Amino acid sequence: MLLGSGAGDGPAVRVGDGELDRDGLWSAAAAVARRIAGAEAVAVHGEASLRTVVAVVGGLLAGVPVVPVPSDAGTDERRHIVRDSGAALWLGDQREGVDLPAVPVDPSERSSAAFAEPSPGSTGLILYTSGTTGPPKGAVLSRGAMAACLDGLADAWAWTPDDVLVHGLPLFHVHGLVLGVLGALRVGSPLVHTVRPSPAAYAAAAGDGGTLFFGVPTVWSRIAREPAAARALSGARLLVSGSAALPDPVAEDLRALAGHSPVERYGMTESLITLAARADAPRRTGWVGTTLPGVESRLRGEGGATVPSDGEAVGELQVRGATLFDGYRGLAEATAAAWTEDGWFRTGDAAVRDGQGWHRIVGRMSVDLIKTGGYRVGAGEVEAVLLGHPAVREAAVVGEPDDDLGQRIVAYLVGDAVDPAAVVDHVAARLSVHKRPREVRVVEALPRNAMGKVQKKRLTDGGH
Ligand code: MLC
Ligand code: AMP
Repeated sequence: MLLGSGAGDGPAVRVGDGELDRDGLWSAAAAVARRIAGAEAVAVHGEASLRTVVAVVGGLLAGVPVVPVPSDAGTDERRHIVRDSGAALWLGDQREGVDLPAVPVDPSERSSAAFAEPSPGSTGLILYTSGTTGPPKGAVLSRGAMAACLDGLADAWAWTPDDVLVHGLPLFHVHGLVLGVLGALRVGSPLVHTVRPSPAAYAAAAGDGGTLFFGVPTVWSRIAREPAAARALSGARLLVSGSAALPDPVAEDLRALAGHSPVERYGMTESLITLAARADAPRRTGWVGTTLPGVESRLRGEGGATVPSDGEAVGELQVRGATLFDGYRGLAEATAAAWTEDGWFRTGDAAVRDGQGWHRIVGRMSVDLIKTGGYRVGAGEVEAVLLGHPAVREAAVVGEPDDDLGQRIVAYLVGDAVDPAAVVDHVAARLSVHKRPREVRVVEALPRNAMGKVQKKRLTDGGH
């Protein structure tokens, strides 16, 4: 069973002030499952709330694919996800851009309806994620892939029902939802979701018995900058960082203040988590560990050349195995392009591997995929929306280094009387708040090569 059994009166999930024990969660979710059984898919408003957890578990109980929609999505992005996913119902309050029947979700409702466990090959979630161009694509994730990933992580981190998991990550991505909610339910450890991943909330949860803490590097860096919060984590069993590169100084500050630094793990929406450092291994900041059981990795250079595992040579990381997705929904060509001819998934990340099978991620192959605060954002989708603003004639979006966010979205624009604040709001309202440029630079012209292609490297290198 993907989520384990529903029996038990110990606390299962707390989100902010709302709490359900296992019996309560299962029977509230069963009430949802009863209403949606047989639907092709359901879209769920992915706000950080107990309702979202009940809705997702309801979909999984019913065997109906769940499509979590970013809670900060603008109208265009929400409409795209809802339409593209084939969702027949909307779980949550009605929102602009959604023209589906809404199904109520009430954590206090109870139903004893029982459902047969769907097959491991059936779809559990469809998660939307950005490519370098175009609108987000729906990554189809089977229940079996999620189970394999979660069992591998439970083993790597010695994660047991005795743990209390704490995090405040969004409930519409792999990190916060698959690891952070389904993982806790599968392992049987209570989850405390802090709604926002603030240093104060993590410190308070540590005081309340939290043992296992998840965060993106931005969260760890904010905690490291608040010594009292960092010190409060000294009693935690394990801190885990992922979704983006953890900077060395952040790990060092945490080690000094909390007495330990996070283990790192690596993954993608498409592959779930494929690499993890084990809880009992010495910490190696910047190294994201070894393959999970059932996963294989390899490095390939230009033209598919083999790259040695010498801890130094860089190649594209390719993976295959039990945790991989089933493809992008409705996009056969994009799906085929994501795999090599001999069946390995191209991550698009540049990595090194050492003789012990440890991996270090050294960057991305494309400048057009930006990681900001742990969110993956395609430069192309932001540029397309910017070009829809009447004042903008040309646009180039890049990720620039940022101490807090890892990368900060910067938009270079050519146009007439561009009002930066209006342009930022234009993106936030259509795509999502986390995809908005943090900075707008109005320029006379974009640097282009002889073919007319924008040379983004010249922008990020300061050559504008
Ligand atoms: C600002 N706001 C605006 C706005 N500008 N709203 C509308 N229009 C504008 N122009 C508001 C926002 O709505 C929000 O309001 C507030 O400003 C802050 O927004 P923010 O700047 O985005 O928040 P911030 O504090 O910077 O968030 C940092 C963060 C967040 C770390 C909490 O980036 C985060 O949660 N990251 C996690 C991403 C993640 O989970 N990635 C995993 C992907 S899976 P209000 O009212 O809401 O406060 C994956 C696989 C793997 O990668 O390996 O794990
Ligand atoms: P997403 O699809 O949002 O899950 O983003 C996946 C991308 O996040 C990967 O392709 C990597 O670029 C990045 N990523 C995830 N985990 C790590 C990590 N531990 N270190 C560096 N980059 C990471």
